[in-house]
Amino acid sequence: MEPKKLLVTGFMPFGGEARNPSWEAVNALPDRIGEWNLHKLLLPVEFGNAARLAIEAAKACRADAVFSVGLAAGRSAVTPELVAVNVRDASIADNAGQKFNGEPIQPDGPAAYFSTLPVRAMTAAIAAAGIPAKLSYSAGAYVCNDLLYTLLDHFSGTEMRASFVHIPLEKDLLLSDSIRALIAAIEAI
Ligand code: PCA
Repeated sequence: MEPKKLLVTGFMPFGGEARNPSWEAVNALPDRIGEWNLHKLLLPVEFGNAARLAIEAAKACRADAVFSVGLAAGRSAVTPELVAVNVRDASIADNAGQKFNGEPIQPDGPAAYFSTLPVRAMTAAIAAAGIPAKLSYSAGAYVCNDLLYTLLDHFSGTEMRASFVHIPLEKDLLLSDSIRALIAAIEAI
């Protein structure tokens, strides 16, 4: 069977941290997982811009699906995100200095979108690999949610599917386990 193309994104460091394990984990993934050929992309932690660059790359590489990864400090499990909500709301500025206080991402858009990749199967596959996993019902209201909402909004009504997975800080989960979790999740798509 012709391999399918998966755009896999990770993020740059933000919030004054020197590293972001989301890109380190994505960058360490093999180029082929199951039936998927991976195309990797590092994204800036910027409202609007991250999603714009991901959409452009998905089109340019003719991706069949987008699998995005970000850091969720404070979580100790790998958490596939079920939904993205239409709001920008964060106590810290993004890496371009933008700050939002409850503004909608898309003034005319729906309140929320469900991920269009099988997040429940992904969560079960991560757990089956022996790594803490939990389905999450909120991707927050910062740049990760902005990315997932905008991808789902932009590709709504098309064949393109998208999902987002948050991974913990490296002090809470070994990077090697986050990498294994992402492989298990991609195998479950
Ligand atoms: N985590 C942030 C943005 C970039 C990242 O890795 C978030 O959860 O929104």
